Amino acid sequence: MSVASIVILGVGGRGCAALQHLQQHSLPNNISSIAVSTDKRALNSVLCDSRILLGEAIAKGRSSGSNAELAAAAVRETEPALRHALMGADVIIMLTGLGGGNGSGAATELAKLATDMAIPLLVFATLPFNFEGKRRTLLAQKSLQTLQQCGAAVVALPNDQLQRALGATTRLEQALDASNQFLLVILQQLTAMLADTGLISMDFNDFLSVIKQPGFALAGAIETEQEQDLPAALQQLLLNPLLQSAQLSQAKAALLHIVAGENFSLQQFEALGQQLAAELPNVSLLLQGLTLLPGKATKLNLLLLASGISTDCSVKLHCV
Ligand SMILES: Nc1nc2c(ncn2[C@@H]2O[C@H](COP(=O)(O)OP(=O)(O)OP(=O)(O)O)[C@@H](O)[C@H]2O)c(=O)[nH]1
Ligand SMILES: [Mg+2]
Repeated sequence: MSVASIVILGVGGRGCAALQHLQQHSLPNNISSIAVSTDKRALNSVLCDSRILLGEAIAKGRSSGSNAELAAAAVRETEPALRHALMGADVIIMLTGLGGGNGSGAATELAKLATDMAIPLLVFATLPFNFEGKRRTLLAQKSLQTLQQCGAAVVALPNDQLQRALGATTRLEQALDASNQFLLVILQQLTAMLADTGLISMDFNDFLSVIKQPGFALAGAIETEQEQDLPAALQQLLLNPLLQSAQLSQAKAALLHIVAGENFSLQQFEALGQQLAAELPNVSLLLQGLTLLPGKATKLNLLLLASGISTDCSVKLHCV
């Protein structure tokens, strides 16, 4: 069986910042990271496998200046290079900040390109802070709709939830770090799961059948100690405010992947599945995978991806 080719695509300032954070930690070999932006300076500062400058002729190597139309046109100008870079990818995981020019205009145009190339797309998109104003929020809302129309599974990460998760007095820099860290843990566990054969394995097609459900998706992951009470660990994962952007109970498909020490029992495996199933009354596909670590490992990783959630965009943005 050939190894799936996974492209992580960082789009615009936020996407590139998230990619940079990921690249500072190790990811499996089958992941290729590509940064794209109209902004040459921002692009050159990102650590990644390749960079594609969007629309050099029309954007002149500068940011789009919050102009989504310009950023979308920049993608169209650069389409041959983008097609070449994405050719052969089995999935694209896009990281972006909706509300920005690149983050909205380029991201949605790239989603259309992925659809045209028949490459499944999973998007992790931040939604603007309230203090950034109505214009950005409306742009983000419109982009969410376009991404969904393209058939992408979209994990929306409202930036204002950072305040709820960390407390009102948290410094902005700390909040942005926390957001990068949240994404890092998910992507590390997701890519490790896809690279791993596991005991009860979750293969690439299982993952695809979850993300091919269009609509909103939810993702969460935790790393903890094996001694911890497992139901409490799953509950802790589910209660993370950064995961509260859509109704988990509406999910039509979900996967739970567990990494545990070799003492992990069948009963524990089953109990976690039942606990999750109770949260998902509308699910028609629930997949559960397990990787056992050799020796007396004290680590427990839980990764949850749920999809097919059709929340109204305005409802979604009210929680920012
Ligand atoms: N969580 C988080 N959100 C960010 C970060 N940087 C930007 N954002 C969010 O992403 C949105 C888009 O910002 P950028 O990605 O910088 O904008 P851009 O897409 O490069 O857009 P232009 O520069 O106008 O072309 C912002 O409105 C913020 O809500 C970051 O480091 N962390
Ligand atoms: Mg920018």
